[in-house]
Parts: sequence; structure tokens; C-alpha cells
Amino acid sequence: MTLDVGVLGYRFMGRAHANALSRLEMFFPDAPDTNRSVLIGRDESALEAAADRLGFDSTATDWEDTLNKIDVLYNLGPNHVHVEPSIAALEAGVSVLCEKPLAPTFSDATRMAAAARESPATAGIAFNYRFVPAIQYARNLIADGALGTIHHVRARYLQDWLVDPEAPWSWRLDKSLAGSGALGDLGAHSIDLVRFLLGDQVGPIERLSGQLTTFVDERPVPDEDEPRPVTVDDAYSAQVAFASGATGLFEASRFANGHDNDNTVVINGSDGSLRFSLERLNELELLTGEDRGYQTVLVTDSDDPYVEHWWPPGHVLGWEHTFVHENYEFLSAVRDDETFTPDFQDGLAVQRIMDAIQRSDRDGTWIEP
Ligand code: SOE
Repeated sequence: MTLDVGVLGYRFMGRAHANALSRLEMFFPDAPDTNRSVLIGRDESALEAAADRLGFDSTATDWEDTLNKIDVLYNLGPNHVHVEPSIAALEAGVSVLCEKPLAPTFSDATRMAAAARESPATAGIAFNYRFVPAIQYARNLIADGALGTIHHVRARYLQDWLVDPEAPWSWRLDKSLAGSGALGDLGAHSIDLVRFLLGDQVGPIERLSGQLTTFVDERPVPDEDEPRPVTVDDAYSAQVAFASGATGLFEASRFANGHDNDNTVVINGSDGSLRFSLERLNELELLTGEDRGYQTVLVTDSDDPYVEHWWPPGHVLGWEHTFVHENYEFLSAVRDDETFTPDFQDGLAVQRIMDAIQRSDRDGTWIEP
């Protein structure tokens, strides 16, 4: 069985997923056969060039026309484009892998999650950092009780591409297109990672207090005379209380000078601690048992998650491999008609927390999400 894949979006995420699709046959021989069938976008000439480079059979400028020709839709467009194409695809029985955050708003995300529940097709959300070998190793350690009772979690995702006030406007800075800024783009990853690593240990977030900040209110648009307003947050922070009694701090920014892509999680438990940072994604810093301080573990042994598919120990992996692992799991679930996580219900759970953080900031109060 060959799965015909349609991919909506051909820029950053389009390239990341097309690369992943092309690697599967070489490194994951038991992955389903796929056909990069159609690349979907609006700008015809840019689309043709991208389809050529990324190895697609055809192009389409209208996503609706593709649904009867594909088995799987990768929805990698800007956040506001996640909603209708994903719902229509699921209604047509086409499986969907949708980029994060699930939608610009909680109400759109609720509609998408309902469509996923009612469809026989598979609906996944692309929280790719779940597929870092060191993250899965950490999750297994925590599940085995290596850290004991969890007291603290700190999750931050820092970038700095907006610190220059002349950096250009983009759809990511518009509330109607993106829904939120650093919160949805980066915070969604942190919230999902904490759910993935600790969900069973700490339970749901019961209360939170959030704050959103915009430092620069308008930005220049290339080839336009007038600047456009920035209507999303440049940074957010939130303090949260989990059902178990554990406490958490979340933060993301696009103004964190010197931090290119610093996605960090720190967890402290009664019997140990761990630290992970994406900028050193092969490593986990661990303190367990009688250790005097943190030990750095290189998570590249052949029995570490996914590593046997790649290189011998110590021959490190990178960011792009997370997409290969994610594509492998998602497409295998589609072929075998099995469940895939993270799914649209996970996307909705993250969106619920993001929505509560926005409401808390607006109302100046603690919120029970
Ligand atoms: C841009 O801020 C971005 O590409 C995010 O959209 C991704 O989700 C993140 O993984 C890297 O940064």
C-alpha cells in the first residue's frame, strides 16, 4: 500500500517534512511507502520551483481539489489555514498531520478536535520535540520513578529574531492569522512537552496566572510604505499549579537576545532532577540516586529511542531527525489504522492552557483552565 501525501505549505515546515518523507525509505525500511503526490500553495511559480526541489509529482493552488486524490494531508500553512482544510479533509476520510498550534483560537481548535473524533481517519498534531531521543529517554526514566515525586518544572522557549525593531512584519505577528505570538508559536511546544514528560505524574494544570507582553507595536513591511501593527505577544510567562501539588513556570520570548532556539525543560523531583535544552539535543543532564551533581548523558546508544535507525553511538542527531521520527510514527499509524499521539485532543488540551493564559492576562486574575 502506497500512501499519497498532499502537503500544504512549502516554506520552512514544507521543507522539514519533505526532507523527512524522503529519508523514511532509506532509514526506516518498515515505514509505509509514500508518494509525494501534490504540493499545495497559492503562488504558482514559487510552488512549481518548490515542488521540483522537494520531489513532488504535481502542484495545486486549491486544497479542496486535492482531497479526493490523497490519503494524507500535511497541513503546514499559517495557523489560520489549519482550521478549514483540516476539518474538510477529516470529513472526507483523509488523515491529517497539522502543524502547531492546532488553531488560532480555542473555539477553532474545539471544532477541529470534534471533527477528528468523528472521523475514521487519523488526526495528528506536529509537536516534533516529543520525538527527540533524549526526550523519550527522559520520559521513560520519569515514568520508572527515577526522579521520585515531582515538585518543580520550568519550561522556557527563547528566541531572539524580533529583538531588532526593524525586523520585518510577518503573519506570525498578526492575531487574526496566528492567534497569538510567542505563546502559540513557542509556548505550545513547552506546554506539550511538559504534558508528555510529566502528564501522568503531575496531572492537569488546575490554576494559572499568565502575562503577555508586546515590546514593538508596529513593523516595516518589505516594499510597502506603511508599517503594519503587531497584534500578538512578543513574550509570555505563566505560573501554574498542577493537580498533584507540583508547581511550574513557563516562559517564551522572541526578544531573548543571544538565544537562537533555546527550548529548555528543567524538572526537580524528590529523588533527582533533569535538564534538557534543544541547543544540545543529544544530551540529557541528570541527577539521580547518590550523584553529587548533574551528570551529562549522551543519548545516542543503539538502544536509545530511534537511534538504531541512524548511526553508531556518539554520531549525533539533529533537529531534522525529529521530523523523520514523527513522520514514521504518524504514517505507520495511518497505514495500520492505529492511534497516533500527539493527536488533535492533545492539541486541544494545549490550546485550552494557552487560552487560559490569554484570559488571565486580559482579566488580571488567576484562572482555572
Ligand atoms: C519559529 O519561531 C519556529 O520555527 C517555530 O514556529 C517552530 O515551531 C519551532 O520549532 C522553531 O521556531
